[in-house]
Amino acid sequence: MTDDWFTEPGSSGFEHRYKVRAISFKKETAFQRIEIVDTLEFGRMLVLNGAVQTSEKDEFIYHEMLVHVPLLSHTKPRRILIIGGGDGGALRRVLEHPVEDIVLVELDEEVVKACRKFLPSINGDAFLDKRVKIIFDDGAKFVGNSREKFDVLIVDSTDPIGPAKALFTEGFYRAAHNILSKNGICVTQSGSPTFQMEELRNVYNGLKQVFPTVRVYLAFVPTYPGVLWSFTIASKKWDPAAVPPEKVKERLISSNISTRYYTPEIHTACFILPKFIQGILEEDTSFETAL
Ligand code: AG3
Repeated sequence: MTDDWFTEPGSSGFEHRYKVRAISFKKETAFQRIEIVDTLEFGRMLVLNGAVQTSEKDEFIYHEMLVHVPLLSHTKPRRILIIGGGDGGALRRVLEHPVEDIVLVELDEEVVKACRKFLPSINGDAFLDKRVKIIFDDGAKFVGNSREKFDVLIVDSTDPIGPAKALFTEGFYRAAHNILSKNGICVTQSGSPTFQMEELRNVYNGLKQVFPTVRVYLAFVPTYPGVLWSFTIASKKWDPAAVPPEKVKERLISSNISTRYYTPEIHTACFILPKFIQGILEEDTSFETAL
Protein backbone atom coordinates (compact mmCIF):
# COMPACT_ATOMS: atom_id res chain seq x y z
CA MET A 1 0.00 0.00 0.00
CA THR A 2 1.31 3.42 -0.91
CA ASP A 3 0.15 6.81 0.31
CA ASP A 4 -0.62 7.77 -3.24
CA TRP A 5 -3.91 8.89 -4.63
CA PHE A 6 -4.81 8.84 -8.29
CA THR A 7 -6.79 11.86 -9.43
CA GLU A 8 -8.93 12.41 -12.49
CA PRO A 9 -10.27 15.89 -13.08
CA GLY A 10 -13.86 16.18 -14.33
CA SER A 11 -13.32 19.87 -14.96
CA SER A 12 -10.88 22.53 -13.86
CA GLY A 13 -12.79 22.72 -10.57
CA PHE A 14 -13.76 19.12 -9.82
CA GLU A 15 -11.97 15.81 -9.49
CA HIS A 16 -12.37 12.18 -8.49
CA ARG A 17 -9.69 10.71 -6.20
CA TYR A 18 -8.79 7.08 -5.65
CA LYS A 19 -6.49 5.64 -3.00
CA VAL A 20 -3.84 3.61 -4.80
CA ARG A 21 -2.61 0.18 -3.72
CA ALA A 22 -0.12 -0.17 -6.55
CA ILE A 23 0.56 0.82 -10.11
CA SER A 24 0.36 -2.57 -11.84
CA PHE A 25 1.42 -1.36 -15.28
CA LYS A 26 2.54 1.79 -17.02
CA LYS A 27 3.54 2.29 -20.64
CA GLU A 28 3.85 5.14 -23.07
CA THR A 29 2.79 3.80 -26.49
CA ALA A 30 2.76 5.38 -29.94
CA PHE A 31 -0.82 6.51 -29.21
CA GLN A 32 -1.15 7.21 -25.51
CA ARG A 33 -0.11 6.63 -21.91
CA ILE A 34 -1.56 3.38 -20.57
CA GLU A 35 -1.79 2.73 -16.84
CA ILE A 36 -3.36 -0.04 -14.85
CA VAL A 37 -3.88 1.40 -11.39
CA ASP A 38 -4.82 -0.91 -8.53
CA THR A 39 -7.11 1.04 -6.21
CA LEU A 40 -8.47 0.29 -2.77
CA GLU A 41 -12.10 0.97 -3.64
CA PHE A 42 -12.52 -0.06 -7.29
CA GLY A 43 -9.84 -2.71 -7.80
CA ARG A 44 -7.76 -2.41 -10.93
CA MET A 45 -8.60 0.43 -13.28
CA LEU A 46 -7.59 0.99 -16.89
CA VAL A 47 -6.47 4.60 -17.32
CA LEU A 48 -5.66 6.10 -20.73
CA ASN A 49 -3.98 9.51 -20.82
CA GLY A 50 -5.16 10.11 -17.26
CA ALA A 51 -8.84 9.28 -17.92
CA VAL A 52 -10.39 6.26 -16.21
CA GLN A 53 -11.80 3.87 -18.81
CA THR A 54 -13.09 1.10 -16.61
CA SER A 55 -12.64 -0.55 -13.24
CA GLU A 56 -13.08 -4.07 -11.94
CA LYS A 57 -15.78 -2.95 -9.52
CA ASP A 58 -18.08 -0.99 -11.79
CA GLU A 59 -17.28 -2.13 -15.36
CA PHE A 60 -20.48 -4.17 -15.47
CA ILE A 61 -22.63 -1.05 -15.40
CA TYR A 62 -21.11 0.62 -18.44
CA HIS A 63 -20.56 -2.56 -20.46
CA GLU A 64 -24.01 -4.03 -19.85
CA MET A 65 -25.63 -0.74 -20.81
CA LEU A 66 -23.41 -0.21 -23.84
CA VAL A 67 -24.07 -3.71 -25.20
CA HIS A 68 -27.43 -5.05 -24.05
CA VAL A 69 -29.44 -1.95 -24.90
CA PRO A 70 -28.58 -2.06 -28.65
CA LEU A 71 -28.42 -5.85 -28.98
CA LEU A 72 -31.79 -6.40 -27.33
CA SER A 73 -33.35 -3.60 -29.39
CA HIS A 74 -32.59 -5.69 -32.48
CA THR A 75 -34.59 -8.84 -33.28
CA LYS A 76 -31.65 -10.88 -34.59
CA PRO A 77 -28.20 -9.26 -34.43
CA ARG A 78 -25.72 -11.62 -36.12
CA ARG A 79 -22.69 -9.52 -37.05
CA ILE A 80 -21.32 -7.03 -34.55
CA LEU A 81 -18.59 -4.42 -34.94
CA ILE A 82 -16.90 -2.92 -31.88
CA ILE A 83 -14.72 0.16 -32.34
CA GLY A 84 -12.30 0.58 -29.42
CA GLY A 85 -13.11 -1.56 -26.40
CA GLY A 86 -9.59 -2.98 -26.10
CA ASP A 87 -10.24 -4.01 -22.49
CA GLY A 88 -12.64 -6.69 -23.76
CA GLY A 89 -15.50 -5.83 -21.38
CA ALA A 90 -17.95 -4.97 -24.16
CA LEU A 91 -16.77 -7.95 -26.21
CA ARG A 92 -17.50 -10.31 -23.32
CA ARG A 93 -21.08 -8.97 -23.07
CA VAL A 94 -21.64 -9.26 -26.84
CA LEU A 95 -20.53 -12.91 -26.69
CA GLU A 96 -23.37 -13.65 -24.27
CA HIS A 97 -25.72 -13.12 -27.22
CA PRO A 98 -26.27 -15.70 -29.98
CA VAL A 99 -24.22 -13.69 -32.48
CA GLU A 100 -22.31 -15.20 -35.40
CA ASP A 101 -19.25 -13.03 -35.60
CA ILE A 102 -17.71 -10.00 -34.02
CA VAL A 103 -15.01 -7.73 -35.34
CA LEU A 104 -13.21 -5.57 -32.77
CA VAL A 105 -11.11 -2.74 -34.14
CA GLU A 106 -8.76 -1.34 -31.51
CA LEU A 107 -6.19 1.35 -32.23
CA ASP A 108 -3.58 0.28 -29.71
CA GLU A 109 -2.46 -3.33 -29.46
CA GLU A 110 -0.76 -2.52 -26.15
CA VAL A 111 -4.17 -1.85 -24.54
CA VAL A 112 -5.35 -5.35 -25.39
CA LYS A 113 -2.07 -6.89 -24.20
CA ALA A 114 -2.18 -5.04 -20.86
CA CYS A 115 -5.87 -5.79 -20.27
CA ARG A 116 -5.50 -9.48 -21.09
CA LYS A 117 -2.70 -9.68 -18.57
CA PHE A 118 -4.03 -7.48 -15.77
CA LEU A 119 -7.80 -7.40 -16.23
CA PRO A 120 -8.90 -10.99 -16.94
CA SER A 121 -11.73 -10.31 -14.48
CA ILE A 122 -13.12 -7.94 -17.13
CA ASN A 123 -12.44 -9.81 -20.38
CA GLY A 124 -12.69 -13.43 -19.17
CA ASP A 125 -12.15 -15.72 -22.18
CA ALA A 126 -13.58 -13.21 -24.64
CA PHE A 127 -10.41 -12.81 -26.71
CA LEU A 128 -10.20 -16.59 -27.22
CA ASP A 129 -13.68 -17.02 -28.67
CA LYS A 130 -13.72 -18.33 -32.23
CA ARG A 131 -16.41 -15.85 -33.28
CA VAL A 132 -14.05 -12.93 -32.58
CA LYS A 133 -11.69 -11.22 -35.00
CA ILE A 134 -9.38 -8.53 -33.61
CA ILE A 135 -7.98 -5.87 -35.92
CA PHE A 136 -5.47 -3.26 -34.77
CA ASP A 137 -6.30 -0.19 -36.79
CA ASP A 138 -7.84 3.26 -36.74
CA GLY A 139 -11.57 2.69 -36.16
CA ALA A 140 -12.73 5.67 -38.21
CA LYS A 141 -10.62 4.54 -41.16
CA PHE A 142 -11.85 0.97 -40.87
CA VAL A 143 -15.50 2.05 -40.87
CA GLY A 144 -14.85 4.44 -43.76
CA ASN A 145 -13.17 1.81 -45.95
CA SER A 146 -14.89 -1.47 -45.12
CA ARG A 147 -17.32 -3.10 -47.53
CA GLU A 148 -18.67 -5.51 -44.94
CA LYS A 149 -22.07 -5.05 -43.30
CA PHE A 150 -22.86 -5.27 -39.61
CA ASP A 151 -26.13 -5.39 -37.68
CA VAL A 152 -24.87 -3.50 -34.65
CA LEU A 153 -21.96 -1.07 -34.35
CA ILE A 154 -20.72 -0.34 -30.84
CA VAL A 155 -18.39 2.61 -30.36
CA ASP A 156 -16.56 2.03 -27.07
CA SER A 157 -14.16 4.93 -27.29
CA THR A 158 -12.28 7.30 -25.05
CA ASP A 159 -13.24 10.97 -24.75
CA PRO A 160 -13.23 12.96 -28.03
CA ILE A 161 -9.69 14.18 -27.70
CA GLY A 162 -6.68 12.83 -29.57
CA PRO A 163 -7.19 9.70 -31.66
CA ALA A 164 -10.88 9.25 -30.76
CA LYS A 165 -11.84 12.67 -32.14
CA ALA A 166 -12.69 11.28 -35.57
CA LEU A 167 -15.33 8.99 -34.01
CA PHE A 168 -17.38 12.01 -32.98
CA THR A 169 -17.86 13.60 -36.39
CA GLU A 170 -20.79 13.65 -38.79
CA GLY A 171 -18.52 12.06 -41.40
CA PHE A 172 -18.02 9.08 -39.14
CA TYR A 173 -21.77 8.78 -38.52
CA ARG A 174 -22.38 8.70 -42.29
CA ALA A 175 -19.81 5.93 -42.64
CA ALA A 176 -21.44 4.15 -39.68
CA HIS A 177 -24.81 4.32 -41.44
CA ASN A 178 -23.18 2.84 -44.55
CA ILE A 179 -21.56 -0.07 -42.80
CA LEU A 180 -24.81 -1.07 -41.08
CA SER A 181 -27.27 -3.54 -42.57
CA LYS A 182 -30.85 -2.60 -43.41
CA ASN A 183 -32.15 -2.68 -39.82
CA GLY A 184 -28.86 -1.73 -38.22
CA ILE A 185 -28.26 -0.03 -34.90
CA CYS A 186 -25.30 2.07 -33.77
CA VAL A 187 -24.46 3.03 -30.19
CA THR A 188 -21.76 5.27 -28.79
CA GLN A 189 -20.77 6.48 -25.35
CA SER A 190 -21.49 10.21 -25.44
CA GLY A 191 -19.88 11.57 -22.32
CA SER A 192 -20.88 13.26 -19.10
CA PRO A 193 -24.05 15.39 -19.24
CA THR A 194 -22.51 17.43 -16.42
CA PHE A 195 -19.03 18.11 -17.80
CA GLN A 196 -19.25 17.31 -21.52
CA MET A 197 -22.48 18.95 -22.62
CA GLU A 198 -21.06 20.01 -25.95
CA GLU A 199 -19.96 16.48 -26.70
CA LEU A 200 -23.39 15.06 -25.94
CA ARG A 201 -25.13 17.72 -28.00
CA ASN A 202 -22.80 17.16 -30.95
CA VAL A 203 -23.15 13.38 -30.90
CA TYR A 204 -26.94 13.64 -30.76
CA ASN A 205 -27.18 16.25 -33.49
CA GLY A 206 -24.57 14.53 -35.66
CA LEU A 207 -26.40 11.19 -35.54
CA LYS A 208 -29.74 12.94 -36.16
CA GLN A 209 -28.43 14.20 -39.49
CA VAL A 210 -27.96 10.61 -40.61
CA PHE A 211 -30.34 8.20 -38.80
CA PRO A 212 -34.15 8.38 -38.60
CA THR A 213 -34.27 7.46 -34.91
CA VAL A 214 -31.79 8.73 -32.32
CA ARG A 215 -32.18 8.37 -28.54
CA VAL A 216 -30.04 9.27 -25.56
CA TYR A 217 -29.98 7.03 -22.50
CA LEU A 218 -28.30 7.20 -19.11
CA ALA A 219 -26.54 5.08 -16.54
CA PHE A 220 -24.72 5.71 -13.28
CA VAL A 221 -21.02 4.87 -13.56
CA PRO A 222 -19.24 5.72 -10.28
CA THR A 223 -15.75 5.99 -11.82
CA TYR A 224 -16.67 8.37 -14.65
CA PRO A 225 -16.50 12.10 -13.89
CA GLY A 226 -19.75 13.12 -12.27
CA VAL A 227 -21.08 9.50 -12.21
CA LEU A 228 -24.07 10.22 -14.46
CA TRP A 229 -23.11 9.03 -17.97
CA SER A 230 -24.75 9.23 -21.39
CA PHE A 231 -25.00 6.89 -24.36
CA THR A 232 -26.52 7.75 -27.73
CA ILE A 233 -28.17 5.11 -29.88
CA ALA A 234 -29.17 5.50 -33.53
CA SER A 235 -31.36 3.09 -35.41
CA LYS A 236 -32.49 2.53 -38.99
CA LYS A 237 -35.70 0.72 -38.12
CA TRP A 238 -36.69 -0.08 -34.53
CA ASP A 239 -37.01 2.59 -31.87
CA PRO A 240 -34.85 1.25 -28.99
CA ALA A 241 -36.87 3.31 -26.49
CA ALA A 242 -40.11 1.65 -27.60
CA VAL A 243 -39.14 -2.00 -27.16
CA PRO A 244 -41.61 -3.28 -24.54
CA PRO A 245 -40.03 -4.67 -21.32
CA GLU A 246 -41.80 -8.01 -21.97
CA LYS A 247 -39.95 -8.33 -25.28
CA VAL A 248 -36.63 -7.44 -23.65
CA LYS A 249 -37.32 -10.01 -20.93
CA GLU A 250 -38.14 -12.67 -23.50
CA ARG A 251 -34.90 -11.96 -25.40
CA LEU A 252 -32.81 -11.97 -22.20
CA ILE A 253 -34.27 -15.30 -21.12
CA SER A 254 -33.99 -16.97 -24.52
CA SER A 255 -30.28 -16.07 -24.67
CA ASN A 256 -29.82 -17.02 -21.00
CA ILE A 257 -28.11 -13.72 -20.17
CA SER A 258 -27.63 -12.73 -16.56
CA THR A 259 -26.95 -9.13 -15.60
CA ARG A 260 -26.19 -7.04 -12.53
CA TYR A 261 -27.38 -3.59 -13.66
CA TYR A 262 -29.46 -3.93 -16.81
CA THR A 263 -33.06 -5.18 -16.49
CA PRO A 264 -36.06 -5.02 -18.86
CA GLU A 265 -37.43 -2.17 -16.73
CA ILE A 266 -34.13 -0.29 -16.93
CA HIS A 267 -34.24 -0.67 -20.72
CA THR A 268 -37.42 1.41 -20.67
CA ALA A 269 -36.41 3.75 -17.85
CA CYS A 270 -32.91 4.68 -19.07
CA PHE A 271 -34.39 6.68 -21.97
CA ILE A 272 -36.34 8.99 -19.68
CA LEU A 273 -34.25 12.14 -19.48
CA PRO A 274 -34.10 14.84 -16.81
CA LYS A 275 -35.23 18.23 -18.04
CA PHE A 276 -31.74 19.79 -18.16
CA ILE A 277 -30.55 16.94 -20.42
CA GLN A 278 -33.52 17.40 -22.73
CA GLY A 279 -32.42 21.03 -22.73
CA ILE A 280 -28.86 20.06 -23.76
CA LEU A 281 -30.24 18.14 -26.73
CA GLU A 282 -32.61 20.90 -27.76
CA GLU A 283 -29.86 23.50 -27.37
CA ASP A 284 -31.95 25.20 -24.73
CA THR A 285 -29.36 26.31 -22.20
CA SER A 286 -31.81 27.86 -19.75
CA PHE A 287 -31.81 24.62 -17.72
CA GLU A 288 -28.07 24.68 -17.21
CA THR A 289 -27.03 26.23 -13.93
CA ALA A 290 -24.87 29.29 -14.34
CA LEU A 291 -22.21 29.82 -11.69
N1 AG3 B 1 -14.94 4.18 -22.71
C1 AG3 B 1 -15.58 5.36 -22.17
C2 AG3 B 1 -14.72 6.07 -21.20
C3 AG3 B 1 -14.98 7.49 -21.05
C4 AG3 B 1 -14.42 7.91 -19.77
N2 AG3 B 1 -14.07 9.25 -19.71
C5 AG3 B 1 -13.38 9.76 -18.70
N3 AG3 B 1 -13.04 9.05 -17.69
N4 AG3 B 1 -13.07 11.02 -18.74
C6 AG3 B 1 -14.54 3.21 -21.79
C7 AG3 B 1 -13.98 2.00 -22.37
C8 AG3 B 1 -14.39 0.85 -21.56
N5 AG3 B 1 -14.49 -0.33 -22.31
